[in-house]
Amino acid sequence: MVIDRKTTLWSLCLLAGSLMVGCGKGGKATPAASPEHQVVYRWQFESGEREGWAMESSHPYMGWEVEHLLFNPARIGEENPYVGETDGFSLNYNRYWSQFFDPAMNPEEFRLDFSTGAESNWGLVTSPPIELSGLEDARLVFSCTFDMENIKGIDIRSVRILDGKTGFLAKEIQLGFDGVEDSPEGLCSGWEEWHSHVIDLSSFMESVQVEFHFDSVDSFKNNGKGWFLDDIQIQAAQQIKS
Ligand SMILES: [Ca+2]
Ligand SMILES: [Ca+2]
Ligand SMILES: [Ca+2]
Repeated sequence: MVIDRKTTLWSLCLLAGSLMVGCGKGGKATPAASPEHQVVYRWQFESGEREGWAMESSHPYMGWEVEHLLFNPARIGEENPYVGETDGFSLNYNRYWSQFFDPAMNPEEFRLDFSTGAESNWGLVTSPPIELSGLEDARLVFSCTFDMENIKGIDIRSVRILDGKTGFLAKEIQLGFDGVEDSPEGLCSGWEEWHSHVIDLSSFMESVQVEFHFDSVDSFKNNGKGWFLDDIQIQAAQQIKS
């Protein structure tokens, strides 16, 4: 991680988060840390910045970005399922803001989707390295909502855990309703409404990186609003004294 002012502020935020269960406005959808678990890292993206997360996508105007949903013109005048509980900025995969915002455009033409015409598209967003050594019973907790196909193998949404040192893919869980029964951690309890996932990280002893991967796989039915993430937390039962 490049050390700059923002990083320094974020480090302070992390420190504060570890002491007082996060900083900034909390998303209500993510369950509060249980009495047994404390928040060690937390990303709510309320700075409007990427906060150390790296983004990569297959298409020049489609991919992950930190976006404020209330400022999105595609949302004005519409009952907005994405602004209810985890409002403000979130991490989302769909058309880049700059590519659908044109002040001269009729507001009715604003589009929020992940369609690239005849092509498929994919995107990857990767956390900064997360140090887990000394943490007991670590887990990843995040809020999620989406508007896309929900069939195994199509419009794939998955969370990946990478070994922080080698980059080796150590765990991958597909999120959804159907076909994910073998990994209950991936079961989405809501569609177009914020819900939370809890991913066990207790087998990881050192550092990890968390990745969220989207792949439309094909060009069909990509007119949904995309995938939204917020309030991404690393929680631990306790910090082991060395
Ligand atoms: Ca947020
Ligand atoms: Ca966007
Ligand atoms: Ca699709």
